[in-house]
Amino acid sequence: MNNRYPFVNGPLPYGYDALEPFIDEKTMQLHHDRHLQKYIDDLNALIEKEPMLKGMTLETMLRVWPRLPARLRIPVRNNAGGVYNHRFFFSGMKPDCGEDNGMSDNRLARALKKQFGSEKEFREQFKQAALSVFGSGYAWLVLENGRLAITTSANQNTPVTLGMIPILSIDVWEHAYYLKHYNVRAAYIDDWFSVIDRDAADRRFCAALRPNTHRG
Ligand code: MN3
Repeated sequence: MNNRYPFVNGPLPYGYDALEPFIDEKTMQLHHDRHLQKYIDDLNALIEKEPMLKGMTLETMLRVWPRLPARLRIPVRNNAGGVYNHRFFFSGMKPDCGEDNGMSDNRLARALKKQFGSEKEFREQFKQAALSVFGSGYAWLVLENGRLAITTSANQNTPVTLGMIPILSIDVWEHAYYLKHYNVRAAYIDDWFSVIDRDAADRRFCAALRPNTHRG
């Protein structure tokens, strides 16, 4: 996946219909080909006019965000954030996760158990956080100061700008679920737990624990 200007919308790592019946084909198609595409187009158009952003990775743009000139802060937050957040979200899911997609015994699973007590308790707290986002945004599992935490962000804001390292996220904008789940965000969150890629989350967690390897 290219991570510098000009950004290109690479294909999903699975088919549009691969997450059925949990997330429907039409939603995935529109979400990737229309919504993410729009952020990519707008980000490229912005960087075209603002050469200082050329050559920066998404992660760099988001990390240096507080020090960007004022005129760039809102468009970078919205568009670099929009590209980063969607790529992160899409690559955090996979098809055929098996019945109930239970936690495998990996490093992240052990850390979650230690932090939240149990898989069930982690899911419950994560679900409540995702439900608590008013309007559009995301819920995240992040590593912050070496500790796992659940957080949320509004719109296309990202915890990367706050120095946190994302491990897992759910997009709770209505475009992520409205065609199938209508306004019932809770049902979408429950379905999403069936398609989270635990191996990908574990890889992110392990990389985050190694200093400097996550820096883009
Ligand atoms: Mn979205």
